[in-house]
Amino acid sequence: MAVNIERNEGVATVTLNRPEALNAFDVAQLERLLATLRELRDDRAVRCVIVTGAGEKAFAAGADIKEMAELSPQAGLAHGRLGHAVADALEGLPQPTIAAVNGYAFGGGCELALACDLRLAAANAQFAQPEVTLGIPPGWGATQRLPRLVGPGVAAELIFTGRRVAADEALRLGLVNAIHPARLLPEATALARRIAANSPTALRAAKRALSRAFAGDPAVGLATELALFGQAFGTEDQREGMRAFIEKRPAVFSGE
Ligand code: DAK
Repeated sequence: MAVNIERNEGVATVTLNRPEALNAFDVAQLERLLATLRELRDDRAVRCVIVTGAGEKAFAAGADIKEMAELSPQAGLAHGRLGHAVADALEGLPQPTIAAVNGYAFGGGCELALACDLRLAAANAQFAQPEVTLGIPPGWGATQRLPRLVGPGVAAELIFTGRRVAADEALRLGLVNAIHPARLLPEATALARRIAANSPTALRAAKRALSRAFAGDPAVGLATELALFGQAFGTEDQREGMRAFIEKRPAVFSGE
């Protein structure tokens, strides 16, 4: 099985599972991942999603170079569309997402991590966009998502050189939120549970508004934020959250 999924207390953990190829994505794995993400999108019981890689060495070493090597332009385009659909499905999940990067995150693997909301790194995490060394530009979103995280100058340097960034540099650059040397998955799960304890409707609205932060005119983003903020006052979660604060008790969110 190329993609595993495990659900526990509102947290779904998606594991890219092709360790013999360092979790590189072949078409079968991409199709499975897309189906998994679509299933999660509609699962109201899932409140936060973790993406990680099987094994000790890799999150994902990118698209499967052996499979891509002989693609015709037409097949290359179909392959690219599938990759885009996966990155869009991941970025478009209504739930917050965390990439738990346990080793190499190269090419499409790095781009998958970039499509998550947060990134946590193991001590051996390494990030790179080495596409230009293979004769192609990045194709699953790095040219758009990397500059937002690290700034346009650093993104250009990383994309133009293809060089590897180790975990400590990734932290300095803002590419990852934290490094967890020994306990990456437990720490990712603890963070996911903390997020999952909050109001699903508020998280969804916050995520939608955040997605507008760098999209076009900042005034449109602020207007989106304002509209979603207003709508939150029609929800049961808003009433429960504020009532619980006043009554000095933990809130119990229904997601309505
Ligand atoms: N594809 C296929 N197989 C891979 C692979 C990959 N990306 N990465 C590793 N493997 C395989 C190796 O071939 C090897 O298989 P066997 O030889 O045992 O059969 C096995 O995994 C173990 O790898 P190594 O023996 O190389 O392990 P090392 O620890 O020595 O080295 C490494 C690990 C990650 C440094 C090295 O494997 C490596 O450099 N891998 C390639 C990394 C890379 O360049 N990734 C970027 C791929 S390009 C598109 C959109 C997006 C994309 C493409 C198109 N469109 C819109 C059209 C995305 C492109 C990419 O991701």
